Amino acid sequence: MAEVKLFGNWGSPFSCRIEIALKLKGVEYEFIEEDVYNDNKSPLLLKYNPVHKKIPVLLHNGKPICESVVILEYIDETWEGPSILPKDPYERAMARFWTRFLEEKCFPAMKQASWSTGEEQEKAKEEATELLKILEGTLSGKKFFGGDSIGIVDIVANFIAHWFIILQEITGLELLTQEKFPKLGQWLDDYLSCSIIKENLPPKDKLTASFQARIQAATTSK
Ligand SMILES: N[C@@H](CCC(=O)N[C@@H](CS)C(=O)NCC(=O)O)C(=O)O
Repeated sequence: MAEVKLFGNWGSPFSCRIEIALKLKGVEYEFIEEDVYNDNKSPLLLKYNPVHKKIPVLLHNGKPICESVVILEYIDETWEGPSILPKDPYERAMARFWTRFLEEKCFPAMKQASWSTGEEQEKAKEEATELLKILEGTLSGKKFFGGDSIGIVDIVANFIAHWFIILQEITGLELLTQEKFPKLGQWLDDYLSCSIIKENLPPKDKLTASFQARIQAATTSK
């Protein structure tokens, strides 16, 4: 039995975070694809994540760890290799602060701006713009949110770099552009050109097709 298993889904930004962290650390793992989007979860996933019933779940020596940010910290503490969180306590606290900001503020607002319509969408777009301005400010003088190298905040911001940008292209939403957010634009280019990131993101055409199918399904069910 492999020592490390990851229950995930090819198109999930959350399970992609874990794959990037494992690759950064050079940890071998077995990927177990879960059909979560069709409500077809395996008994093993329900056993290992009975509280949230979501992917990703990391199984290490038979012990499950749930919630992507918790898993990222676990990976950092368990394996040698490039640090995912800074060592300095203050820098570590700041990394956790911005990670939480992305999770609790940016992700819901950007999701809402991408998938809602009308007045609800306008409100979400305004909120997302304000949040992106704050993120833009944190990049002053830094290549990555983590400084010179990729850290937890960059990995968590994955959903902006790939998923949100693809959704923007499909929907014509022009929230995050090079003109409006030059530092975020530069971060996107730098982040996406790292080989470990490039090689571990879901293929753009496959993700585009899956978003288009979801948009189509939402339109026909109206
Ligand atoms: N807060 C969780 C979010 C994970 C999550 O939303 N996973 C989705 C796939 S992207 C899922 O398993 N959804 C199944 C469901 O909601 O039933 C984390 O960071 O791990």
